[in-house]
Amino acid sequence: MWSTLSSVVLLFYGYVTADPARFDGHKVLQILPNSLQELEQVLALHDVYDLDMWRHPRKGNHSMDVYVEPEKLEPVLGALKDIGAHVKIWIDDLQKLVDEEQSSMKRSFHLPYTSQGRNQGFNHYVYHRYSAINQYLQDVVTATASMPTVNASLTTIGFSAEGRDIKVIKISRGDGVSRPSVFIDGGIHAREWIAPATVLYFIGQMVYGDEFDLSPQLLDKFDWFFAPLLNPDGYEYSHATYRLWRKNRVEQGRNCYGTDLNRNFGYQWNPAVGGSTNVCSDVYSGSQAFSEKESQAVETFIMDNRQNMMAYLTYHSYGQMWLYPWGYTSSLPADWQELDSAAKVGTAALAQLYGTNYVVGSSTNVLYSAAGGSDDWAKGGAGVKYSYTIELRDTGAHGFVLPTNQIEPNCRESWRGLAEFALSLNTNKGGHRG
Ligand code: 0X9
Ligand code: ZN
Repeated sequence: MWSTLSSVVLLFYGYVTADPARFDGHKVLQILPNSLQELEQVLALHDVYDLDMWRHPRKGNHSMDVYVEPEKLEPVLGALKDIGAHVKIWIDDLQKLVDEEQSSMKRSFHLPYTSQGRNQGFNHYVYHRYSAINQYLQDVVTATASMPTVNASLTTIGFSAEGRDIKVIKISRGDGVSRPSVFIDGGIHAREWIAPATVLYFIGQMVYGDEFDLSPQLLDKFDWFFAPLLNPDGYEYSHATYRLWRKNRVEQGRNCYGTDLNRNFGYQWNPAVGGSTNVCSDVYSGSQAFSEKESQAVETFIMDNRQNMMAYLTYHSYGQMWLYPWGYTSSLPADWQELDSAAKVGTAALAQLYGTNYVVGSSTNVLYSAAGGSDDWAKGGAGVKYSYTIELRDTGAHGFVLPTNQIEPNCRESWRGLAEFALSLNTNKGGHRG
């Protein structure tokens, strides 16, 4: 009773601290249409019931994951039966996954750090909060002060709508030589907790060394910029209040919040292509390109540092895909074959650890069209040749609520993929030289 009451209070006042939203009986359905015609009908249903598509179908009549609240379940299942599409209950009770996530985090918080991370008080077994992440970044900087061959420096590149810092850590040899650079970010989407966790792991491997002993070569070849948490407000909201939050937390009026930062970047920005002009939508594109402080911060930083920037990688979840531009159109960039083969080096290396399979292709051709993505802008707007969106684990069994015992294997394989990908790049070509 109290929890219902406090949720109501929260709805009206917004600022009252309440228990996190619950997802008892909320389900994720895996739907497989038998034909393109059935696919059309299922997609129409998605609009009628305003369903949250967790995983879009790949082009053709492939399966999709659709999140359904209990009150919509009966009509949605009935309609799907009429259409004739195959339906599996993929996640039966989302609250169970959220509860497991919470209790495993409580168990693991004080475990010693992983074999790879030697930094006190931080491990790669849990999803950390904003303040712990900032502390870790500061600790890394402090640690490198006494390392002769690695240097880390921390910059606040801007502030979120609610005033949190957006940080970039630069990791380099610190020998005064300027090398081609790679920019990596995570956490554009709040609920994709595995993305910031992965980028934080990369930082640790780069600074403290890695099991494959690839970090020395990586530091000899590139300067590295890591922005582990681009949407800190959304991330904190997804921890404290609503686990499935996607957007940032800018106030929109009409009692709605947030812009989808990955529809807000200014290259071929167009809400009609995979975004929305409705402020309440989960894919609201913003009032104009770069209307958001978080995307502006990335724009300014990359434009200031794009000279000789060779690669831009943005980590998301889920679906296990290594995607290159374009997301706004089905046509491909002129140099797509180079992007395609470099991505395949990454996915092949990644698969060596646990056999995890990633799909490679252009966003539109593998997934769906969506304009305003950071990947399209990095390539089309900033001229960074090797621009990718990487969708991490899994393929839907847990979706955004990836169990904490998968953090480490996900990060290990992703590191291997990133390292081999980066080492395969030819630094004599590409890189913006404006
Ligand atoms: O829709 C997105 O923003 C990304 N998928 S997610 O499930 N993480 O939300 C894919 C973005 C691919 N790139 C572009 N469409 N530009
Ligand atoms: Zn995402």
